[in-house]
Amino acid sequence: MALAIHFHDQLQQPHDASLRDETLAGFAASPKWASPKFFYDRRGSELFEQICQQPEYYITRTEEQILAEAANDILDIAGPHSDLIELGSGASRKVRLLLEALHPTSYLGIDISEDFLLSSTQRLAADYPWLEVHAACTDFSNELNLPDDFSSEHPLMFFPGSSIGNFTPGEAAAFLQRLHDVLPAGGGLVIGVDLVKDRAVLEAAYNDRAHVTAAFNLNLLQRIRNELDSDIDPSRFVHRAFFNEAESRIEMHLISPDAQDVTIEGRRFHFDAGESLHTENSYKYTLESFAALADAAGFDCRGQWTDRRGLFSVNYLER
Ligand code: AVI
Repeated sequence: MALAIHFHDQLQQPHDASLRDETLAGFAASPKWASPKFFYDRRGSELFEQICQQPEYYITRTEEQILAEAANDILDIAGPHSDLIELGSGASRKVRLLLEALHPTSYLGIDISEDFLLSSTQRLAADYPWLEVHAACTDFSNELNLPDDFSSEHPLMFFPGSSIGNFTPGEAAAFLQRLHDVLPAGGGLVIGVDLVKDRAVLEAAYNDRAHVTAAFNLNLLQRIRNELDSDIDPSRFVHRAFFNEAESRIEMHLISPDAQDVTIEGRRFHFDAGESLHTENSYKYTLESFAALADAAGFDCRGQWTDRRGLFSVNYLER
């Protein structure tokens, strides 16, 4: 039985024009790039869930562990909030730790992947009958509007998984600034941020032995083939991920080992042998560099929690 969730489709939907336009722009650029937000079709979202289970991908389990230990401390500082808003809600498992500690009146999950959003919010509605559950499918990286009938007098936002790291520092600052502008005074943001660490640990996390991250990266090409008019063949590309220490980021690329031409929406693009399509950056911060970024966006960084190995951080920012 489908459970009653409030689905807000009046917000701007992530539609095909942006996949088409951004793909054409990225393939025409030098060096070539593609936007990581298009990883998350149904298959990509499933692969991302599998990445989160890989032994090398410490991010998910470490953040869960920090939240399990610190949820009450975080909420002691944050105080009561009646509305919890999760950005990029995905499978919404980590948010359960906050929901159970905070017991808000309402929850709003926002995600770019509609199928995934609906199934995860329906599971929350089933498991927490006391909670008013809302879902909004939108690309919040450009603009964030909250649905009109979602009461958000005392909102707490939750942005887990270090998704902030997929923005450049400039984009991350602008994004935090937008959240700051949407939140009323006293509103807060719980945000997971991955930390700079040993290169081997970082690179293993993006080159898992089961090749799930490779499949996730290559699925971007399959999506272009499925949704646009294109002959691009994912089997003619290989996954590459490495830590760029000067930029403090993991870079993911798809390399064309051989020279080839691909056609997308009637336009032809040439790859030289060994040429790369840059698909993702995942920036890593220090506790200090992230607090400075939050401060520049007008937030007060009221608390930072890490695991014992200092792999990951959960930060509480107040408006
Ligand atoms: C969603 N985001 C924080 C992930 C990351 O680690 O940057 C996406 C990802 N890319 C490869 N593996 C996971």
